[in-house]
Amino acid sequence: DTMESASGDGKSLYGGTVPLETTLSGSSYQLKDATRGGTYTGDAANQTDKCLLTVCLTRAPATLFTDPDNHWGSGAASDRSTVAVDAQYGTDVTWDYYKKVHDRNGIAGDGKGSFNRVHYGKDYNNAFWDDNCFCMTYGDGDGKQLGPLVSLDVAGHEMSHGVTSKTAALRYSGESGGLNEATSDIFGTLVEFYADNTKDPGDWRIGEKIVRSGLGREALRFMDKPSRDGKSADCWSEKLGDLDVHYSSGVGNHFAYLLAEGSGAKTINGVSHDSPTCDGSTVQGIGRAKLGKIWYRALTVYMTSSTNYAGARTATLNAAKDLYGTDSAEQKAVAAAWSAVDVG
Ligand code: ASN
Ligand code: ZN
Ligand code: CA
Repeated sequence: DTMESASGDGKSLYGGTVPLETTLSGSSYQLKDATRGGTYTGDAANQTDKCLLTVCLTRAPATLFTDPDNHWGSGAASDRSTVAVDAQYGTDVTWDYYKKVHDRNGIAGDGKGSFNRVHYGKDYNNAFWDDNCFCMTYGDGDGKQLGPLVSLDVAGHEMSHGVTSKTAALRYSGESGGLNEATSDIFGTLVEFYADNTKDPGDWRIGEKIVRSGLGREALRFMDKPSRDGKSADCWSEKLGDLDVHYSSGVGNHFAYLLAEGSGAKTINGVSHDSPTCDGSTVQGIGRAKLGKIWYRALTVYMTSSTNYAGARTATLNAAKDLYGTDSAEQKAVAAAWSAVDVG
């Protein structure tokens, strides 16, 4: 069979109708994108991996989605290919974000695409990146607390775990684990803004599209005021490293929000945000693009597996100095935003 790249589209669950670059193989199309490293999406058929740590006895399948006319999905979750559209689109936008904004060629930086599995397990309320398969896995959610986990911010979050793993390799426990999680929330959010999708516009909440009423809050996490989830830390303290990494990330998320948007109340894409500082100071934001530049350089040049919050302050100050100069307004803003979350 001859394989050629083809331009199609799909009706997604969360992002409306989106463009998809696919592969024509014989008379049918595959949900596989040769222009982005061969990234593809497959059906896990509601199976799960059976693993002990990283050694897996069996793995859920990733049966490649195919379509007869290159118009994918229906926009309804009852159609198995609908969430495949979201997953493939999320990978596309994440790939493009890293390529266009950071000149990074794929998650590993080697031009190689990853793959996605959707419909993993039954009522599975999670999504995860796995370095071993170099792949993304998405549950459908239980429908009570969460729906299918295929939103843009979750896709960007999970794939950014792959970027962290190939760069700073922040150890996934203690303060470095909180920084690892914050890195994924920061880039997941910047990916969501980059997509500029009117049905899923950028904000500083994580998972706002996937939550259902049973969860009892409007998002999984809130970067402007992390404690809104009832568990995350807004401010650094000696005990921070004892928290689960998804809660110690709050300090890094709060820093990122303050650096980009500044303190105080602000409406972004129709969503109210409000970020009080820990020390009562007022912080002026320098914008999302500069946050992304500074955090990416800090992650890829200065952070290591054992970097803690004090080390992240130094890493981002060094990155800001490289990018904007010593004593630049940007470097001063980085110092002010860290001080505002009690990383002094
Ligand atoms: N969704 C979770 C996360 O990205 C799953 C995991 O890998 N721990 O943190
Ligand atoms: Zn994560
Ligand atoms: Ca969001």
